[in-house]
Amino acid sequence: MFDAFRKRFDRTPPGQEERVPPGQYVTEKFPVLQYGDVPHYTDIEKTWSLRVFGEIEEPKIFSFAEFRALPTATVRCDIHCVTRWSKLDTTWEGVSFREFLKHIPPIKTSAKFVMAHCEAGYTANIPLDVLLDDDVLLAYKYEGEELDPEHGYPLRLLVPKKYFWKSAKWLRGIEFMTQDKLGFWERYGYNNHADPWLEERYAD
Ligand SMILES: Nc1nc2c(c(=O)[nH]1)N[C@H]1C(S)=C(S)[C@@H](COP(=O)(O)O)O[C@H]1N2
Ligand SMILES: [Mo]
Repeated sequence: MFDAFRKRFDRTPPGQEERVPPGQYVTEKFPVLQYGDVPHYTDIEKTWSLRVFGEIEEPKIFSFAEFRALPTATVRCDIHCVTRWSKLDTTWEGVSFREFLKHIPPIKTSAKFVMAHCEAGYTANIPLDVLLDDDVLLAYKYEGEELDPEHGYPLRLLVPKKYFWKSAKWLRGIEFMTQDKLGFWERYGYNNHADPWLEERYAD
């Protein structure tokens, strides 16, 4: 069943097979996936903020303008959704998570895990050390353009090394935690580690 599907839709460029994790097919489209509705903002300065809290010396809230004033970085990466599509060579721009840490009060040494909090209660949990990779962004541009509302405007997480559900759209809060807690899909049976190369799709 899946093999037939794969044969029909696989658009893996010749010679690029080793970039595609097991059980994935390549798409040139950019599928839209989320639980619930796409948020639309009218006055972004008044209706959006990013709250940083938890295991940090002092909580901090960024307005849209404050966040956009932070130094930017560009990441080119492949993305892999647990529903089996992968997209090669996507380009994102935003603030690297590592850089972001320089612009918030010091996080406590007890901070080991992060919860991404999004509009409508969506959450995704990620170990702090995973977020310290160079390719992790708080992203607001895709292929040089502002994110589309469906893809997370005005801000999403980008964690290319994990299945794409960890790349939380419509980000509103970053919580530093001492202990791991399960996020939205993780509570519904997805694998907490979510490494596409190890096919960590579902919890055992
Ligand atoms: N806030 C929020 N972020 C989310 C989701 C969601 O339901 N809500 N779905 C995740 C899943 S399962 C995937 S595959 C990607 C899809 O991102 P895209 O719609 O930009 O392709 O967003 C992730 N981020
Ligand atoms: Mo997904």
